[in-house]
Amino acid sequence: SHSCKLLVVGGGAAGCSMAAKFTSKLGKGQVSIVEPTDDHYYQPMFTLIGGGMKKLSDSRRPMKSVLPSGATWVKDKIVSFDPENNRVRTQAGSEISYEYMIVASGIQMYYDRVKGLQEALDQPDSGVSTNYSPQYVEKTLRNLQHFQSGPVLYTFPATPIKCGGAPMKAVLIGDEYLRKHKKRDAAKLTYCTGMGVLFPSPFYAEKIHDILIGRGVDVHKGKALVEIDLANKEAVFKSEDKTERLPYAIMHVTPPMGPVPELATSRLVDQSGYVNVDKATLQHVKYSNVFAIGDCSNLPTSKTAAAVAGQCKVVYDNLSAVMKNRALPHEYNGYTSCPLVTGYSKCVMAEFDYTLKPLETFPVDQSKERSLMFQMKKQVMPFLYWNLMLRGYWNGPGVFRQMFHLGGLVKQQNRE
Ligand code: FAD
Ligand code: UQ1
Repeated sequence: SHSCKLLVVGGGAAGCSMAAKFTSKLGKGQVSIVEPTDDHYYQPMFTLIGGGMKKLSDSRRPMKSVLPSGATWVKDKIVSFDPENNRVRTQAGSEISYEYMIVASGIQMYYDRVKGLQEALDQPDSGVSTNYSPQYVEKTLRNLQHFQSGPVLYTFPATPIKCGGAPMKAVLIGDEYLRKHKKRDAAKLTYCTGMGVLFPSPFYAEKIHDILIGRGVDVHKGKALVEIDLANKEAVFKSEDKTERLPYAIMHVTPPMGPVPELATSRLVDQSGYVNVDKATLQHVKYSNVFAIGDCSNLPTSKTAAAVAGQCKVVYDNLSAVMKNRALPHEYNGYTSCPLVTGYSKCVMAEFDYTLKPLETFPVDQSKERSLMFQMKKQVMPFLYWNLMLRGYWNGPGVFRQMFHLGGLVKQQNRE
């Protein structure tokens, strides 16, 4: 058991970046990070791994190598939060008290909310995979390789998820894989989402819809996967008025997701189970010494690493002000970005904020499929993530947007 000035919950994209920033500011031994896992994954690479464009090992680094060396890594899991008394309890039974806390525990998969899903994922020849886990992402490629003919199903659950574009990237990469290998004519691709819309931003949703239809994909909204009947190779979907069974040869599932249970049962969250913070300042609405960042927060924007980058400086500036009893100087605009990889060489670089209207960095129309944006996603982003973001030096591309703007390369932003 110990006490620290700043406690960071989670060593993922957000926790690692914030720990780096505050370790530089506060000095050695002032920041403690609680993170139970041995490896840190660059999750945005999973879609490329599922298509065979990167190896799983490219996305993985030892946790020890990415956490700041001047911080204390507690390799344990927080099991209960006591924000009234500024302390937490861990699985191993220790108690950590803090002056300030940043919660960055991410979002969790709930495979058990689809009957038969866990068994289907674990069985090597079931044809069922998900890019959402390092455990199952390589199976996506294997399924495409072994596929001969029949229905190919893709799903999106009826819950919020991280990277709302990733389920569609799986479809478009799958489509192009099958075309390349002369199997597309033998395949019937169907995309079912439990949501009422394809994508949170209507502007990009329309582009994505057109791309999917253009590729010959059947698109269904309001249809959530509830069961996988492994024996009969059928998926069971529920919509408002009916239940239906669709056969599959292979299937890519995006599982239901939610906040980690330790948080959901704490006093830190709203009724949705996500940490209840002010949507501009990222400060907890009740506990002023607590902030949340990333997927675990109830910020009404799409959960991405790009959003985390946009939130980093806001949390840094505002928590630094709280430490000095000053007014909070910085407001988050809801910035998020989703590189919608549409195959093996192109990408729609969606960027938007709380208004859901486009807020694009580059002086080109990013809603078009572009190979430059694909290279950004495949080559530039991983470099940026490992070398700048995790070390606390990347606060999102806003500075470049402003630079292009000042350079006279003005384009209309927040288009309808
Ligand atoms: P995470 O990075 O998930 O980290 C959370 C950490 O908290 C984990 O390490 C976990 O072990 C730890 N934790 C959980 N519970 C506890 C506890 N009780 N105690 C201590 N620690 C705990 N984003 C993009 O910007 N662009 C993309 O193209 C993109 N594509 C994606 C594709 C896929 C397939 C996936 C899965 C994600 C993608 N993302 C993308 C989303 C991005 O990876 C996440 O939004 C980002 O990692 C969020 O960071 P985070 O720190 O909030 O959560
Ligand atoms: C981004 O900043 C970021 O964080 C490192 C990502 O995570 C991998 C992204 O995918 C994207 C798209 C951004 C936004 C950056 C630019 C240059 C559009």
